[in-house]
Amino acid sequence: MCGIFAYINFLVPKQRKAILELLINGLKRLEYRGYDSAGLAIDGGNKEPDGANDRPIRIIKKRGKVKALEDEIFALRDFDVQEDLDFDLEYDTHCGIAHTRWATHGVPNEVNSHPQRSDEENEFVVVHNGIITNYKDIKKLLESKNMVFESDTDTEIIAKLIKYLYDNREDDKITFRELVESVILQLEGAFALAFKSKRFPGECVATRRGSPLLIGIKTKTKLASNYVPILYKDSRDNVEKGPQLERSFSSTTDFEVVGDAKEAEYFFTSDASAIIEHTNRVIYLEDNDVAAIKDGSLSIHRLKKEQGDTMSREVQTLKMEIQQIMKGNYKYFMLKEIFEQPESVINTMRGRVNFETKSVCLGGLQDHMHEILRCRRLLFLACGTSYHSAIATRQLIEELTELPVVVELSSDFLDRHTPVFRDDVAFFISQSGETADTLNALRYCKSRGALTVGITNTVGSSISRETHCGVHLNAGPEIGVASTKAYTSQFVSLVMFALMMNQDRLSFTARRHEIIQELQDLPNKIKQVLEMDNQIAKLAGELVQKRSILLMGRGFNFATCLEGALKIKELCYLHSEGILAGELKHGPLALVDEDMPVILVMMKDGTYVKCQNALRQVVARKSKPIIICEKGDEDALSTASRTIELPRCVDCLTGILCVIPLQLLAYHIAVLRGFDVDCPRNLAKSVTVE
Ligand code: UD2
Ligand code: GLU
Ligand code: MG
Repeated sequence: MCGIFAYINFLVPKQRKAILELLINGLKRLEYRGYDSAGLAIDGGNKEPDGANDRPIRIIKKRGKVKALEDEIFALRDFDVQEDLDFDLEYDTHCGIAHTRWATHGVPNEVNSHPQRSDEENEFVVVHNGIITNYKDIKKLLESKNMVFESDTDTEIIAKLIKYLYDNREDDKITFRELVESVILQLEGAFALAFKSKRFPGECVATRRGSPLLIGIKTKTKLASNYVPILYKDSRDNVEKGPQLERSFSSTTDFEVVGDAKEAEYFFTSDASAIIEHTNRVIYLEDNDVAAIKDGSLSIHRLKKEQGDTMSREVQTLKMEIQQIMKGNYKYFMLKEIFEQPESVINTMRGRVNFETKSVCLGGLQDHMHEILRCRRLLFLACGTSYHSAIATRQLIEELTELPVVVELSSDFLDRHTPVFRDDVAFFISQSGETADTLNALRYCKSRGALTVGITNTVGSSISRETHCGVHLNAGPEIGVASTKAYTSQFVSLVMFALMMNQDRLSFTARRHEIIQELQDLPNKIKQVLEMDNQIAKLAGELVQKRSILLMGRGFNFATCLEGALKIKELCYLHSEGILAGELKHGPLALVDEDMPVILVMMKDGTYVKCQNALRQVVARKSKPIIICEKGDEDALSTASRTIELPRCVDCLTGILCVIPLQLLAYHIAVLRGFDVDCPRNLAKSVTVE
């Protein structure tokens, strides 16, 4: 989920110092994505490399900022020269790999940082973005072969597994790339990986499945072809099919450099922004591609041919402007994070929802389920957006657990010295895991004997550490101050919790299956909603001059209105209120007239008819509401001139789809009003004071 940067120079002499600077600089370009630690691996030793097999690998890792890693490295120059890091040593050919980590497995510390290694000799080292969901099985297997693990990461099994396969190879001619192919056959989950080994000096192998990875190519001379053919292993005779990919002028090669210069530099990175300053010639790898750099040549392999596979990968020319670099293709982190949601909700469900067996298992709660199932009530404590995620899912949690559910703002809960009992289960929801009020509420409940459960996006955070158990969102780092993808991932986590609590209830089977089916379709539906961005930007244009915006809804979408209004307040510095449509006649209706912008969320669930009533009431007051509704909703379409039509979805998940247009709307209004969306005035990302 965080950053990979690898650099390979072939016949391009570079001093060790320059290589280190390049790697550090690459990591700095990835910094904007957020991370909790960083590390790199280069060739060690102070001898001139003689090309022989044995080049020791040096790993340097540090918790915290890339700057901390940089300081550590350049302090070595002054103290460590005698030992094994002569900074002036020059390499004709070298491979260095580097990583920024956003922990999912094991707290952020040095041992858990990447590169992860196969053994104390650093024979194989690897950097990884993503989550390996079957790492426990592989770990058990490797432990039974006497391999000793040092980190808590899922990643370490990859480094250990490749060494195991190498040590037990049948053929001495096995290549680095073949080893990596064998490794990924065993992996489940999501990954982008880059490998380095002292057994294969100067070589680098990289691969991906579900996490982005691209190759940058820098050569002095032009490439003869813009296509790199894919090589397949023929299953019958084990012979490589397809043309060989030497960068020479042999007429059979498809990928070659014009002229007789053989030198080349290659980059592997998870994000184009890290390489754009070096080259704009890139290849985007596809799932299960294995790319290998050996003797200065690049080849891309796939294990087996599948229908619809293209025969080659195109070398594309990036047209990024330098100022575009930092946020990828997005103008603001917030926008990037809004658009990441199809992916982040998948990551939240990864390894937890089994779509085949239609079951849910949250690893972090498993051992406490008997206790949670026996409790007398569920408390949900949070602030701001996190609070809304609990409101949004309360109805489903009540339905599936049949327990009393109390949702409270942490600060108010504490102010009231609310009674808490030993048979309560209290949830603490916080993106950062450091929110002061929520942390205090946690300590308060814990001291009164309740079982405490965290829902946080940050492994190693205070709330994660101090709760008895919990769920990590695994949504990846969120940088924009206004929370977006963390909200939808909190939402999904709480839905998964409700489903898990309900697992053994036969009478609910159909309901559970329907929800799980919809969870599977969710990423696609989110994508469909995101495609409406232009339409929403236009609406923003209409609203930008207004002084207040009312959002109304009820049932599953009351929280959507609260959250939408909060986004508008936070970003646009504009008054906005989320109103429970059922409360309209008890006051808010007085605000409605022809000048007051109203957004009504009206999805086809149990509250639909009541929402239609609300619609009539505001229309009768000459309001021209914008309606968020299901695609093809006749009533909405005939009543309102502006509708946002969303794909149909099971009632309890519509809140995820409905909030996205509101996130986008707040974003566009703020941009039109000229505000900095990522750093709204007076607000901070993590509120660590009361
Ligand atoms: C966890 C572990 C992973 C591995 C995997 C096995 C981490 C971060 N994750 O992933 O290493 O063992 O299970 O399938 O190491 N927790 C809290 N409070 C919170 C959030 C989490 O106490 O606010 C606890 C939770 O009870 C569990 C651990 O932290 O013991 C990891 O939680 P998770 O949600 O990452 O769990 P899982 O199963 O997805
Ligand atoms: N799952 C890996 C870890 O926790 C990689 C996390 C990342 O993508 O940064 O170490
Ligand atoms: Mg804990």
